[in-house]
Amino acid sequence: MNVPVSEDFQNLLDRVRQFVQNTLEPISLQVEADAEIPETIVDQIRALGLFGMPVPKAFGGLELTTMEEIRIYEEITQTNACYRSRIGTSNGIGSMGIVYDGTDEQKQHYLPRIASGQWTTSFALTEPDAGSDASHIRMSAVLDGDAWVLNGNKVFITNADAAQLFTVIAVTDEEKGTRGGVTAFIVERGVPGFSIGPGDVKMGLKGSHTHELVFKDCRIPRENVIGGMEKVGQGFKTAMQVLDKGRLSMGACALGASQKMMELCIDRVREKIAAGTPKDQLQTVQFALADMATQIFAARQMLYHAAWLKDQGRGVTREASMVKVFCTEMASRIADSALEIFEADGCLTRNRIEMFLRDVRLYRIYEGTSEIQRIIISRDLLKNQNPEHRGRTATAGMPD
Ligand code: COS
Repeated sequence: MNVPVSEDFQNLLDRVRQFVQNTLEPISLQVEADAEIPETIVDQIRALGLFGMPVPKAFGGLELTTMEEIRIYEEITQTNACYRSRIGTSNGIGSMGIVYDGTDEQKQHYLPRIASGQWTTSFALTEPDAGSDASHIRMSAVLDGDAWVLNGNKVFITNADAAQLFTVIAVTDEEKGTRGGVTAFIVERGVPGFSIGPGDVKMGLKGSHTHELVFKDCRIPRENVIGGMEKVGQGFKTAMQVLDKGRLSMGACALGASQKMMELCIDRVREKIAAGTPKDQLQTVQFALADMATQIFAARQMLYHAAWLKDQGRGVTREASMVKVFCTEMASRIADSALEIFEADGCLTRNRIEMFLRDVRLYRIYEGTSEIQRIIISRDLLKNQNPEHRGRTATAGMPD
């Protein structure tokens, strides 16, 4: 699929590519060891405008299309995955609720701060007993005069340590559940009754931090419902729409990592050839490279197609889940093959394969596990009566 791009976007893509190669990649292993991205790097990310990719220009953002945004993610994930994660919540799940459903006042107040990177946002849905099954969240929000009172805990909240604004999903009517009983709120850092727990120590994405959030009789203004009081009860849909887009981004991240791993493997095999390794010893790795390239080609086509559909205003719930499951599972397969191609050297941190292997495994878990994606895909197939819809290939007007 040949995706036409504007001159402005091509310039941005080139600048991001150079930033990745010249600035992010050289310090990637140090960032991994320190489990921390230096603030000077975050400032450079701010200067590139990358905290406001989907935010409309009227609010200071870059107003990129979904297609453009995923191309940026594809570039930025060809190095340590934590860099993307640092901007990911502000460009996606943390702020898209406000972009999609926010009131004019909310947009005016929050989006310029988010787009400039002055404020980082986080998305708080997952709870200790409700991760994948988002319909079982327990955190409550009760209206008391002119304030909502929040009680409950959220876990694995990415960028909680850096965020000034949290999109928090809570139950406002237990009986109605996901159909009218869940609401999305804006919670600002520092509000009494809201605290952030210590950082999680985890297997991958070391430079990207997750924390528990604790709400104890936390009072927030009545108007902090995303979209205002008429949107009370609509938060599950907001969250699911936000995740639809997030899953395309996840696909792009898995694709970027896969591309980089394949390139590292090509360099490795070329070195072996140059060192005189007999050809028959290399056939297995040649086949592995061919499989990597084939999968990456397929993944890129499906991702771009789904992004294109979204940019046409089409619903992409099923396609986004397909992209997420295919791209993230592919990335794990490629990481495994890459480790085999590198043999024992693949276990050495300096060769980066082991870091990619740990990081891409996490892509199969967050923003909905592979199992959840399969549930969403199959439900949609079974629900949809229209046979044309079962294998939808809407291509009219699509780039060649
Ligand atoms: N966009 C818009 N609306 C959506 C939607 C979407 N993608 N998905 C569901 N909805 C709507 C439904 O249309 C339904 O409303 P109506 O009855 O008015 O049509 C309502 O939301 C409830 O939908 P559903 O019946 O599918 O809800 P369930 O409670 O059965 O949800 C799944 C189950 C698996 C779909 C949901 O819990 C899910 O996606 N979980 C994954 C959560 C996740 O990714 N967690 C990771 C952590 S967050 S980073």
